[in-house]
Amino acid sequence: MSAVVLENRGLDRKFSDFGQETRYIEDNSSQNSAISLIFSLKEEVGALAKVLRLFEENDINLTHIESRPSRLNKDEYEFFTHLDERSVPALSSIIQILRHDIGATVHELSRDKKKDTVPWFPRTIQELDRFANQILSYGAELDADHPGFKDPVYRARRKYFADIAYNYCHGQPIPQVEYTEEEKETWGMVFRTLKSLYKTHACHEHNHIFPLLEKYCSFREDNIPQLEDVSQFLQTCTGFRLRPVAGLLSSRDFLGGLAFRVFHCTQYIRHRSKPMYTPEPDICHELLGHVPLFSDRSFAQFSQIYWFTVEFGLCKQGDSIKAYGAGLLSSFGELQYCLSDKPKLLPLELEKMAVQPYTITEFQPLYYVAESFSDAKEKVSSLHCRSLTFLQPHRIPPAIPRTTFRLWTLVDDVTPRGNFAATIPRPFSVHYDPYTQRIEVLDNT
Ligand code: NLE
Ligand code: FE
Repeated sequence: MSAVVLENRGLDRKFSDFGQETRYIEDNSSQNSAISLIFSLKEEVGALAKVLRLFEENDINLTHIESRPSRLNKDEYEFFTHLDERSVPALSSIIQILRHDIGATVHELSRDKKKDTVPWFPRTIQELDRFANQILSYGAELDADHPGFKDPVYRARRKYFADIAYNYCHGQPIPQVEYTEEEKETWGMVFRTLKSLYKTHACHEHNHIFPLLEKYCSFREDNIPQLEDVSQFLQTCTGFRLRPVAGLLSSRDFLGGLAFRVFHCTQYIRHRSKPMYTPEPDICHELLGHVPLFSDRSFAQFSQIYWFTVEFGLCKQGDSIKAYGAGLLSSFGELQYCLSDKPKLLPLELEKMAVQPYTITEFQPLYYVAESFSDAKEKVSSLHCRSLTFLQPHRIPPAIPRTTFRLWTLVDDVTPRGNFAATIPRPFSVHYDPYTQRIEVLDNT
């Protein structure tokens, strides 16, 4: 796979700070050629004209042409061409005619390769800075149905938090935030209610780590912890770190962060009018839902297959079922609902979970239950993925059902591949170098 320099997306300041070379996996989505063809012709008057006439007669549309003397045959010229999608049906017969009637040597470089080309993804931890301006929703702008939409004070705060995230670069300490009294009250209400539910509703692992966060990161009813302190704590426990984010990222970008053990973390808090449940992640969700389990060494290994485990996972413990998913552990509405008789429960099955569509705006109708917490961990870590990434030519709005995604993985090739990962085709291999925090891409083609 060739690497090409893509258009700069307005973040050159950040890139030049790190002296990164900005070369990316080729993104053909902006290129309208479906086929690349090289043919060589004997050098003589009218040779190319003959081929062009053939193209014209067969309605083949040429979008690019270059020529050079052939290196193999001194009296031949090579022509490198792109043909557009409309040319696909006639292509095979055209190649036949070129070879047999015209005597050309033909190499078809890529027919409809578009579906196999992979859009840009970060290869170094610094490149995560590029995600900052790719928020899908809930950045500084709120939708009309957001509970904070009509609250100018809340909106101004959201803008303040969004700006911190937009301006953040990898390696900087996360700016400290002075939370308002109102924000602290919302936190206090959520913290108090959830804490009273954890004993009965949360898994042992969550209950085990929670007191450590109270001790080392000032998790208290009257204090909203600072992300920088929590990030430092996580780095010492599991090597995960936080970086501030203005709102929802695409699954692809979010999982791209996890591949580097970077957890994109919101810093604002939900609107005080709806403390029980919010569809968008907020600091309650990140700190009370995610952080406790990201501090657990073996759980941190399995943060790749995301939605039905890390966000909404349930597991059996003793005779009962407990929650370990962060979306449950941060919503006192859904935490109670998920253990009621209303939702449907299914046994944990990775292949099904990976393609199961889901809602992001209301309680989940369906949860997958692991036989035990360690069963969930074993199943997912058997994938040996750095991150299960949904790589699509275009960024995916959350409303599109996940079943339409094509799955690719960033599998670390130093480890044996799990069966599931091996079933997902990719045109390249990757290797993660932990010393340089870089993903090396190895061409398979
Ligand atoms: N519903 C969760 C809560 O209210 O905390 C947030 C989920 C974010 C994916
Ligand atoms: Fe989450």
